[in-house]
Amino acid sequence: MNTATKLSGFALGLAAVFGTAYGVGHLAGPVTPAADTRHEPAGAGHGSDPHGGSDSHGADPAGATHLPGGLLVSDRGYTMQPVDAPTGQFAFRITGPDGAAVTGYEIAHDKRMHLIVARRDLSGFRHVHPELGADGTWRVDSPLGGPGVWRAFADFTPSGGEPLTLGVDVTVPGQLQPRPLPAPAASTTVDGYTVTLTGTPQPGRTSQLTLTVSRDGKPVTDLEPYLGAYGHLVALRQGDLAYLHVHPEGVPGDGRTPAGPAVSFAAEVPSAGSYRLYLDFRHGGAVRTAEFTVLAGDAPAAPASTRATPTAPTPTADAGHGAPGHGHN
Ligand SMILES: [Cu+2]
Repeated sequence: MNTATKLSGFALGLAAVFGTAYGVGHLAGPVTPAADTRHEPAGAGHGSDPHGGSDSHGADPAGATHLPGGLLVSDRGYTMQPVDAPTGQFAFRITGPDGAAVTGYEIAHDKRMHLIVARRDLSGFRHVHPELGADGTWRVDSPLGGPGVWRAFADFTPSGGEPLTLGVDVTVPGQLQPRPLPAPAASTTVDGYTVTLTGTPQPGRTSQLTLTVSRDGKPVTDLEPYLGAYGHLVALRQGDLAYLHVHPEGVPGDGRTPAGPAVSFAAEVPSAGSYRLYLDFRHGGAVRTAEFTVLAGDAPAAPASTRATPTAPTPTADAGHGAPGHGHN
């Protein structure tokens, strides 16, 4: 085995760690310092990925600094830039390695751009799909639901390139009422649906997370495909909002994947700690989001109820988390 192969093998091992995170690129291949790649002409070498494919695009061939998605505003030559927009709208563009706004995108999960936002306290999650203008500006009715510091994630694949998730902070002025993270709970409700979570994510290995949807005590067995799946799961890490987008096992119409009540995901988190999970599912023509707090890694022996601080609201009672009314485009 030559050195390059060994490095690739190790890199693939790392890729497996993050392999369930949508938007994380592959890691094999020679590493070129990112500074050199910024001056390439547009579109150069997209297929062969001269950047080396490391999310951290550092000079460390072992990938020790490999990062989850969404932590960087600029990665592999692509940069997310919010731009001025009329009141009530949110607009941004992605500039490419040549500095110009990117106008060519691959369709991934039915859309060219997935915009996910959440406040830094993990409340206010929204997942929307902006419209691309001819000049490369993405516009959407603002998903930012009030004052606070928001993280906006652009989850996309440039034409001929690798999937990428960039993140940028956006401040909405006004009086913010900070909200504690709801305590871990195995079940939550949204719009009359009860969603139950089984499984616990473990850092460093794949864990099966199964979300089961019921309504009025009856299992929901006719979930509708949403963006090519019966569910989309986004996980945000408390503390830095590292972003994981996990797709379920099986696709609608493959003859073996039931339309509920259970949707299973193979998820792997980058570290121990608290995460907020957001499950988007579609039923009755509407998309809803069920939210959970989970503790990855060595969970305390005490039941969830005793871990809650006296003032911590439960997920089902907190209007800022998983409340009815936050919509999806
Ligand atoms: Cu989307």
